[in-house]
Amino acid sequence: MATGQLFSKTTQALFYNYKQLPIQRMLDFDFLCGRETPSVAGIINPGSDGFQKLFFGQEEIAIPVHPTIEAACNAHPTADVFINFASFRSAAASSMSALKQPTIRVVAIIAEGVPESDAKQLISYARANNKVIIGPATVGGIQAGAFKIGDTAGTIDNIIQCKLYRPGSVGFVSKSGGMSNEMYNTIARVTDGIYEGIAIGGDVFPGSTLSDHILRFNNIPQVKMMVVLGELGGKDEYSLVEALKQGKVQKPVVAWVSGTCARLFKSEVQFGHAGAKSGGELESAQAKNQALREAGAIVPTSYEALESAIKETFDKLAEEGKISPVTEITPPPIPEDLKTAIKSGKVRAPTHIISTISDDRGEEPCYAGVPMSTIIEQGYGVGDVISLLWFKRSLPRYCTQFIEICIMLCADHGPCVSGAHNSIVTARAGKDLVSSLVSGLLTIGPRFGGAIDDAARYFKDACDRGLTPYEFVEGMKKKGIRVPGIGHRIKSRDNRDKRVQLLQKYAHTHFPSVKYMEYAVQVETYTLSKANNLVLNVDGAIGSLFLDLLSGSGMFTKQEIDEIVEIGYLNGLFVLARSIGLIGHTFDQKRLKQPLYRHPWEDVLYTK
Ligand code: Q5B
Repeated sequence: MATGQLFSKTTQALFYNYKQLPIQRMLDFDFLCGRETPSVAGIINPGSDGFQKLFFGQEEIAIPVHPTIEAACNAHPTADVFINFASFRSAAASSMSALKQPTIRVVAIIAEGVPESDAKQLISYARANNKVIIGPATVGGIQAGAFKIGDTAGTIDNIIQCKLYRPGSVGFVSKSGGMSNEMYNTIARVTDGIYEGIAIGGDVFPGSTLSDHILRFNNIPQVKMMVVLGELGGKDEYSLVEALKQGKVQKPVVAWVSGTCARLFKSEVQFGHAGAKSGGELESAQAKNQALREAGAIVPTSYEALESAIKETFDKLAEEGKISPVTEITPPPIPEDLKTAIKSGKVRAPTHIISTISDDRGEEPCYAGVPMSTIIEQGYGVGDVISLLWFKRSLPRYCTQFIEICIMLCADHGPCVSGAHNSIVTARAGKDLVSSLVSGLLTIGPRFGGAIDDAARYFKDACDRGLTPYEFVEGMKKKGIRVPGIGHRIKSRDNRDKRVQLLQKYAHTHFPSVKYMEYAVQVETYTLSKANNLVLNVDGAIGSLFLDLLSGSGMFTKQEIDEIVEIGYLNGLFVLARSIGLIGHTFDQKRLKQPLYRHPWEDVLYTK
């Protein structure tokens, strides 16, 4: 393994798999340490690219996202640390790919459960190529005041409490990531703090060993003493024993191997880590502690005594003048995230959207307060759903059935009407479903299908004001307005629109009052005296009958009816219904593999 420093205040990493929280924690640590550049240069999110917005202090920054490890390394040749947050299933392959990149020097593998055979291959490749692996099954590591891997050292509060925002004099290495947090705290209490801390991970085959890091710390001038926290199981601690015996470590080493309690159990016990099991005597915590003690490490009699052993060692170095006092700094405050501040009740923020018709935050979506399970289990229909989402109330069955009849009657009117024609032409131009649908929908307006609202408005106004059909129609003529809901291109007195008749029949049977529809029929009688095709059309029938539904159902106040008519809800019925037909025409053309439509010259009058 390489000797000396692994990281510095300018080290940058590539982060594999987008995990917002650990990346943000790295950036918050950077800000705390006064780094000038973010420690994450790029993110690798397999298959996708772009940018991810994160905070660097108060400033929002965009970190590039790359689809492959190669692309990320090419884009960030100075980023030499690879932080691998892949799952245990893909951690080995992605780590090997990272190790093979010439720019990558250190690979941290966070996943727990990487197959041991894969771990061995990674280790042998890294050793042969002079690269460093931290992990698998690790939280990572930290160089105080310089660089931190992912979630190492936990929250910002903990980092501040452990003074990890500025370097101290202690090199620390442990197997356990969880215990490393505990030890950062202990070390901060009794020394000037951590210079560098590494958790090698609890697997049987760690990418780098306790002694690898101790030997490295030995070469870092700023590290004055080392603390090691081993654990029962495996023989890793013995390589440190050998190094100590061979005099390869000149700085004081305070060590403790945890797991002495294993002897209290009658059978072999597997502790939290894959490697932490009470195997043979040699792998016991007691044997390893004894071997370390004999090799020259300072080994206390219990974990409880570890803190004072560290303190005594540090105080002695300080007395000998081997440790210069650390310059204390006050780290800048990290701005609190809005979400956290709102949760804690410290701030309030205005919302940007108001919604009153549906809510998807609970266990199941609700339409106007009615849970989805009620809608399905109680046999609600499309008309009920429309009444909940458009009118925010459950309307009586005869009303919701009327809505459904409107939808069914207006779903299609053949391929020749403007909407269907447009959808057909668009589909034949090779466009997709949504484009073909909207090109048809865009023809809905005052002449085609979109006259329902205006019909309701004008019929209501005229009827409520008590105008005779003559006064109404002639008044409209004077203003140069065609009566909405009257007239049709193919329907006439002798070729009645069946849809209108069906709607009228339904209303006569079920509605308590058909006042507005009767007024519309009187208007039709007058317009038919002018021309045969000036019939009450489907828009006019729906418009007038909806007025009867609104006023006769007793479910709406006068103001609510005025608002519905004013806002213009009713064209929505035609839009919704006709979408069914337009989608059908689009599929039909595609199914029939129809070529590009070109209108024939003969059908165009070319004139000047
Ligand atoms: N005249 C629908 O007109 C149409 C008059 C009128 C007084 C009127 C026309 C109109 C109002 C809008 C309306 C919905 C453009 C129709 C629908 C869905 C559909 C479609 C489908 C489906 C037809 C001839 C003479 C002129 C005009 C006078 C016409 N309408 N007077 N009030 N409303 N209606 N739209 O046949 O003296 O000669 O100058 O705008 O309700 O879209 O199936 O196709 O399901 O898809 O082209 O059913 O009525 O008649 O324009 O040549 O006018 O009648 O002033 O008088 P036409 P024009 P004059 S349902």
